[in-house]
This record gives sequence, structure tokens and C-alpha cells, in this order.
Amino acid sequence: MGHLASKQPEVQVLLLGLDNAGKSTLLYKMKHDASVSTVPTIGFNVEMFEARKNRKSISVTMWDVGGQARMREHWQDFYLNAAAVVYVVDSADRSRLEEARAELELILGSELLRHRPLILLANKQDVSGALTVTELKDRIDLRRMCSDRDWFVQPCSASTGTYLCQNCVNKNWSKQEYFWIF
Ligand SMILES: Nc1nc2c(ncn2[C@@H]2O[C@H](COP(=O)(O)OP(=O)(O)O)[C@@H](O)[C@H]2O)c(=O)[nH]1
Ligand SMILES: [Mg+2]
Repeated sequence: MGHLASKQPEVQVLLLGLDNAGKSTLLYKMKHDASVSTVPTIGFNVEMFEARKNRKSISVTMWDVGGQARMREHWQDFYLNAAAVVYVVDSADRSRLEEARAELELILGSELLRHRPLILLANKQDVSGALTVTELKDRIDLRRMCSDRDWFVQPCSASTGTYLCQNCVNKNWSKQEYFWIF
């Protein structure tokens, strides 16, 4: 087998969401299966890791772009090469849900992201009182927003790794499956 045959497909994924949603925590959990203390992201973090699609390895480059208001104007710079968008919501912060919804609507309105699939991560499910997936779907009308793209909503906890990591206690949803959508 030559080197060409072993060249893996590569995809770029954008990790977006308001500041404090849990994007950086998620990125490092996915990369290292470790809980890392994060500081608010200035600029961006980027990590590559292996995932599987249809039993084939793919190389995923995940961009975690700082979520603070002044960073959001730069999100568009990352849109062009994105195969999919992962939008992280802090399900425990009801006070910012409308802000998160409005920001998502803006993102999905971008021509550059037309037809790109969306995974909405209902993060912080370990916090008691967090909105459930059903409640989130009610509040964020994804069916309307995503009429021209594939989408799904996935509950998770970036801190505990629930539904994210292969070695986590609850591994109904492994890292491999996470990327079926591409
Ligand atoms: N309880 C809980 N806290 C989380 C979770 N994910 C992130 N956090 C915390 O939320 C805060 C913001 O996380 P961070 O990853 O920096 O958010 P970012 O601004 O979106 O990158 C940090 O204190 C994290 O420890 C989670 O699933 N559960
Ligand atoms: Mg961050």
C-alpha cells in the first residue's frame, strides 16, 4: 500500500456558541478525553483528531473560535472551509438562551454556510435544572431555521464527557458516531 492509499479524508468543523457555553472544554475533552480548566478564549483554539465514518478514519480539524461578543464578527472568516457546524449551548443558562438562539440564527443565515449540517449540543446536562433537549427544541425553532440542512440536537456534558467520549461512563454516543453527519 502506497502512501496515497492511506491518505485520510479530512474535514474541518466549526465549534461555535456564546462565551461560557463550554466549547473549549468540549474541544479538549474530545481531543484528550481529559477535563482541562479553560480560560475565556481570545482568538481561537484548534485541534485535530481522528474520527470514524462508515468504518473509515477521517481526520477532523476542529476550530474553537472565541465566543465573546467582540470575537463574533470574526466567525465568518472561518465559515468558508467548514464541513459542518457544532453549536454549543449552555442548557443551564436560561437567561442567555434567547441570545444563543439569535446568534445561531445569524450564523445559519450566512450564505457561506448554506447546506452545511448542524449539530446542536445541549451542553451542561450534568447541572440540575438544565433544559432538556425537548425544551431546547421548543425554544429554538430548528425545524424552521434548518429547512435546507441536516441537523440534530444532542445532549451532553463536556465536563463529564457524557455522550462524548469512548471511555466515559455513559458511552451511548461515542466520538466515532459523532461524525456520522459529514
Ligand atoms: N457543569 C458543567 N460545566 C461546564 C460544562 N462544560 C463547560 N463547563 C464550564 O463552563 C465554563 C466555560 O467553559 P469553556 O469551555 O471555557 O466555555 P467557552 O467559552 O464556550 O469555551 C467553565 O467553567 C467550564 O468548566 C459542562 O458540561 N458542565
Ligand atoms: Mg473557549
